[in-house]
Amino acid sequence: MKIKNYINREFVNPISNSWLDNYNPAIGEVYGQIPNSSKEDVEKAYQAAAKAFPKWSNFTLEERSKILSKIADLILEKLDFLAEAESKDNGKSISLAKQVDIPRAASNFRFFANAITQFSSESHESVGLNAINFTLRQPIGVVGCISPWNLPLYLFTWKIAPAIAAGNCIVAKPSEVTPMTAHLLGKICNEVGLPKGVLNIVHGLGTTTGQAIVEHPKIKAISFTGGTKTGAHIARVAAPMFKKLSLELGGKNPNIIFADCDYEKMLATTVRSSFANQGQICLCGSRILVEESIYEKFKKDFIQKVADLKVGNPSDSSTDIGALVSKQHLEKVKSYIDIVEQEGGKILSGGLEVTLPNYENGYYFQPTVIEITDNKCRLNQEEIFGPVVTIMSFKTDKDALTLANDVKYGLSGTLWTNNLNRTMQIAKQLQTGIVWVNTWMLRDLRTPFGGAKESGVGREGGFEALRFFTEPKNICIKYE
Ligand code: TXE
Repeated sequence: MKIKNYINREFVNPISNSWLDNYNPAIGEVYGQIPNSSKEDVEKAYQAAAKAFPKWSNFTLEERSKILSKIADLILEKLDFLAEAESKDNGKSISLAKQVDIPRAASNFRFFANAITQFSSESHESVGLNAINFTLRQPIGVVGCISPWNLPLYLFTWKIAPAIAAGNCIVAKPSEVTPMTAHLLGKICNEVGLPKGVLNIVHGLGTTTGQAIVEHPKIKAISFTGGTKTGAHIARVAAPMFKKLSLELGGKNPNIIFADCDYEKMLATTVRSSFANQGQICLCGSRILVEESIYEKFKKDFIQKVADLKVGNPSDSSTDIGALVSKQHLEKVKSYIDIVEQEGGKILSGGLEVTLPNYENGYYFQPTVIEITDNKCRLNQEEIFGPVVTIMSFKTDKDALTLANDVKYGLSGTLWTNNLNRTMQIAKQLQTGIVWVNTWMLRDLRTPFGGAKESGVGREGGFEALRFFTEPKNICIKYE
């Protein structure tokens, strides 16, 4: 199976005719090829987008909204097919792809189809000066969207839907590790009649294709989700060109558990927030902090629940933990297991690669719980991004807060307590962009989404995304 670039509504070979292998992580084998696109391919995509922009930006909001809704409809119609493709490409369990990834991709389009019809801007009357100011919010032009491999279609569409809703045209690149559903989205866009050049998808490596998008002088905004190191690099490249940047980066999120919480609910959710998608979600609560008085009980109960998780072939609907996304990523996760002892940790459960009968070359790893005592250890400071969590105890609210904030990341935090005062005090002082209280990953697409500290810059979601993808212009009219 050869995936091609999607430019001007056509599926085209890369100009250099150079290709990359695409792996199925469940079996560790190549199952397709994708373009190894060069700067010239990005330029071709840019030209198509620039040509489409004057017309697309003048489509009425109703017209744009209708097309976005149709894309949402078609994604839902093809839910099973897309979920199977996502699961095969990424290694995630088919049930997760069906319940979360693909429905959310449809919701992204549905949400922004509606949001754009409600989006408005401000006006300011300059009282006594006979002048009225109003803010015009115009689309930027051609924008770049670069997405990662962990939630492929979900995060790709989270950028594309608001960008085109706001009237921009796009040069987009999905992760080279998980290109399949982006490719299928191109087909869906053709089916619903998205005009040519509005969305262009170039496949290839981050360091070449992605870099060419970021370096392109006429692509004036970049929306990126991925690793913190890559985000910092993109910021360095884009800054001298004064590009608008939205960076959603890594996390090392605290899950703070107090003795006064609803214990059973907390336990079940904590299993999910630790290991959903093999722990490969930037929002996973990878640092579990537990109040001392329930620490031993939690430890025992949690390990027991984790032992029930089934590591299996992603296409089996009873699988809880599928394959990690790539051999390289599996090696990264294993490298953290290698340093557990030296970092003063103790493996309480898991810690081993899994060899599944008939899938011996797949990238499977046990859900792993590590007990630690020092928050400064690398296991608690660095983003592992796999099925690995640490647990440690704390004594007071202040201790919990200090531990929670003592990392360079600041994406999200989860808090389990039934004490309102404590909730407010801690939620206010957590240095994160998102705080969940007595729940995890409950998403309302109207809310600002993103991180503080080294977890990123800017916010996605709701009107924040529409603001990002538009340039505000103040128009001041003086009258007599
Ligand atoms: O991400 P990269 P990687 C974290 C996680 C993971 C680490 C590295 O800790 O282990 O990042 O993952 C494109 N110019 N997250 O290496 O490289 C790349 O092709 C432009 C957290 O896979 O950041 C892909 O499309 N683009 C995260 C995208 O950037 C470049 C999700 C992300 O890849 C580029 C994924 C460049 N120079 C990983 N280099 C989250 N926040 O959810 C790479 N890319």
